[in-house]
Amino acid sequence: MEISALTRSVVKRNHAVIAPDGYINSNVPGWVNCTVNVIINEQMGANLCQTLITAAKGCELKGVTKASQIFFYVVEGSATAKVDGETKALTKGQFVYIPIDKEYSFTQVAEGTQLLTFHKVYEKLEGYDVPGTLFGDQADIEGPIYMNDDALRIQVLLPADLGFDMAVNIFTYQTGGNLPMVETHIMEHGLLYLQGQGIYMLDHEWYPIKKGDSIWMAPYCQQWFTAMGKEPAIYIYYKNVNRFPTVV
Ligand code: UGY
Ligand code: MN
Repeated sequence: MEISALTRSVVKRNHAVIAPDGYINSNVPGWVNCTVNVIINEQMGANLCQTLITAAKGCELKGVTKASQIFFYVVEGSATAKVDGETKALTKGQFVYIPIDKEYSFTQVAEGTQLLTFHKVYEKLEGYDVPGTLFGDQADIEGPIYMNDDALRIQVLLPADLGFDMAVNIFTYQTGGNLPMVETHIMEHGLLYLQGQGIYMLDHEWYPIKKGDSIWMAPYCQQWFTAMGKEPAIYIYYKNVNRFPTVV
């Protein structure tokens, strides 16, 4: 038996690696018959929230978005989502973006379904409309090569419209593929590994990462990744975008 004092999870000033072994359930009002793991939020120093919901029998999620928009992605399983009167059945790889001030529900959530959420307080941009509800499917989204490296593919799930202040992308690395440089940038990330494994460098520390792990990267947390193993490494990640970078 493995000693229970061991974990790959770390929580640091400008990054965190959260492996599922440390999950503790949170009760979220309106989300019933499920476990909710709040993986990233402002208590950590982040400007986003990331949760992972795992459905038990009879799971239902009901709520209203207020200051924060919410992006829901089906990691596994199926559910019926209703947002602002529009209803759609969602399965693995499908998603719904829910803007601010919308009523939503998820019903007929199959036992074992996993839903990933990204939440961000919406910053309105003068001259641009607040985005509408958007349902989508990863399978319908092209995956062009990233930075001229055909071992890397990126799928951009939300439209390139300045009304949006968040992006959600899926990054696929063939084995041996790696980020072509150490990224050093103002944008923040929340991320969930969907498949595979590799080594992430965060603020010059090195972490083995695999399917099911999550990462928080604060603004300017330096980052680099290389995929390892026998299957492509895939992660879905959040990024804040399209807003003026300073109040100075
Ligand atoms: O979009 C990004 O900044 C992305 N390339 N970062 C990352 O995968 N860590
Ligand atoms: Mn990045």
